[in-house]
Amino acid sequence: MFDKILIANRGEIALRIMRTCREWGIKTLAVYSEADEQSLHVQLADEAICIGRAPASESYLRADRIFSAAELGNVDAIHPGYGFLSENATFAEQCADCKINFIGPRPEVIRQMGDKARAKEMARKAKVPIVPGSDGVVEHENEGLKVAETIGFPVIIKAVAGGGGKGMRLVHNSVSFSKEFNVARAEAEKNFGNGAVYIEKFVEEPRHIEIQIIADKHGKILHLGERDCSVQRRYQKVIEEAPSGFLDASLRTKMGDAAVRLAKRCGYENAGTVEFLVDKSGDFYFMEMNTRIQVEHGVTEEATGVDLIDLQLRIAAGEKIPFDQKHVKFTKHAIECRVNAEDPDHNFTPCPGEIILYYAPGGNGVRVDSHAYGGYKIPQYYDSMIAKLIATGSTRDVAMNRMNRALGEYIIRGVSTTIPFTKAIMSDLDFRAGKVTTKFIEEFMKRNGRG
Ligand code: MV4
Repeated sequence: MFDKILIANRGEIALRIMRTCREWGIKTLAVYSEADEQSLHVQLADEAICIGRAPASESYLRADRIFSAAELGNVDAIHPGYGFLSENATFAEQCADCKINFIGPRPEVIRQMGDKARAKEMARKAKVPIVPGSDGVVEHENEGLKVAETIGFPVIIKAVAGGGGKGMRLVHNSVSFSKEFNVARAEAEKNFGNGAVYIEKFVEEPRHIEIQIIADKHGKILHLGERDCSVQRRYQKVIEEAPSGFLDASLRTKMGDAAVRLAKRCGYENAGTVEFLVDKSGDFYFMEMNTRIQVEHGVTEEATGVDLIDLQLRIAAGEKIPFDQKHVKFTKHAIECRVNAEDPDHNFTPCPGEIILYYAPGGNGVRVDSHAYGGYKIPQYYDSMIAKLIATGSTRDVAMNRMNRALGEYIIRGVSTTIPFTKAIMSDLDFRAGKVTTKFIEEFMKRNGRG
C-alpha cells in the first residue's frame, strides 16, 4: 500500500479521501490555493503546500505546481478527486512520467471516454445499447439533416467535447435544423475549442440512472448497482439515490452487465461510472462514462457498505478487489441531498460569504460529507456545494423521513442554502411516489409557483 498520497483537490472530497487514508495510516499531503488557507482540508492533512492564487486556473488546475508539491513531499500517488484535473489524460500521463501513481484509469482510457463520439462507438462495439443517431461526428448541415430525417425528430445535437449538458441543442423539426446545427458547432468551438458535433434521437422524459463500476489491474470488474440521479436542475444533480425505485432485479442485472462489458472492452481500471438514459418502457441507452470518483459516490457506499475510496487506493496499489459480484448487496436505501450555498428564491445565484453559525445533523442513518464549519468563509472562486447530506434506511420511506428530519436539524446561518428547497422536495407527493424523471424539478417549480 502507499505510504503518502497527494490530494489534488479541495473541499469535501479532499476530506473524504484523507479520512480513508488516515484510517489506514497513509500520510496525506494537501495542496491549496490562497483562497483556501483556512480550509479544513489544509488543517486535516498531515502536510499542506500552497500552489497559487485563488482562481483554479492559477492553482488546482496547475499540473506543474502539483508536481512540484509532489516532489517536495515525496509522495507515491496522487488522488485527483472530481473536477479539476481528474479527467485530464495529459495530467495522468505526466504522473506516469514522474513515476507517481495516478489513482484512476489509464490515460488512454480517460482520453477515449472524454471524446463523447468515441465513447459511444466503444459502447456500440461492446454491445451496450446506444441512442440511434449519426455514426460519429457530422461535418455538414446537409449530412446532419439526412441523419435527423432518418431517425426522426426531435433530435439532439451534442458536442463531442461536451458533457454535463453543455453544448447540446434540441431540434424539433427540419425547418430549424440548419440554424441549430450551426449554432451547436459554433458554441462547441467557443466553449471547448472543438467544434465537432454528433446527432442523436431525443429520448423524452428520461431517467438518469448510472452504474458504479470498479475494476482492478488483474481483470476483475464488478458493478455496485445504480444511482438514480434524475432530480437535476440545469444538468446539476440535486438529489441522488440508490437503489432506483424504477429498476427491478432483472433490469439492474442487464444495466450492470452492460456497464461491465463496456469497462472490459476498454481495459478499464479503478472506479468509474457509466451513465444511462432510461425511458419509460425501461429501455436504456448509454450516455457517457465518467472516469473519476463522482460527487455522489457516497450513496453507493451507504447502500452497499463498500468504501469506494479504499478500493480506489488498493486497486491503484495493485491489490485485487477482495470480493465478488455475488457479494455485492443493496442492504440499505440511501438518499443524498446536495447542500449548495445558493439562493433558491433568486434563481439559485451562488452565495459566497461567511458561515456565522453551523450545526450539522447526525443521529441514526445520517452522514454528512462537508468541509463547512462556523466561521468558514466560502470563497467565490469554486463551485457552491458545501455539503452532501445522506440519509440511509431499510426502505425508501425510512430514508426519506430521515432526510426530512436531518434537513430540519441542519443550521447554516450567514449564507442562503438549498436546504429548504430539497426539504420541500422530500414532502412532494410525486417524489414520495418515486415519480422522478429529468423533468421533475421543472415541474416541481411550476407546481410550487417558482418557475
Ligand atoms: C439526451 C437527452 C435525451 N435524448 N440525449 C443532458 C446531459 C448530458 N450528459 C446528456 N443529456 C441529455 N441527453 C438524448 N439522446 C436528455 C438529456 C437530458 C438530461 C440527461 C440526464 C439528466 C438530466 C437531463 C436533463 C435534460 C436533458
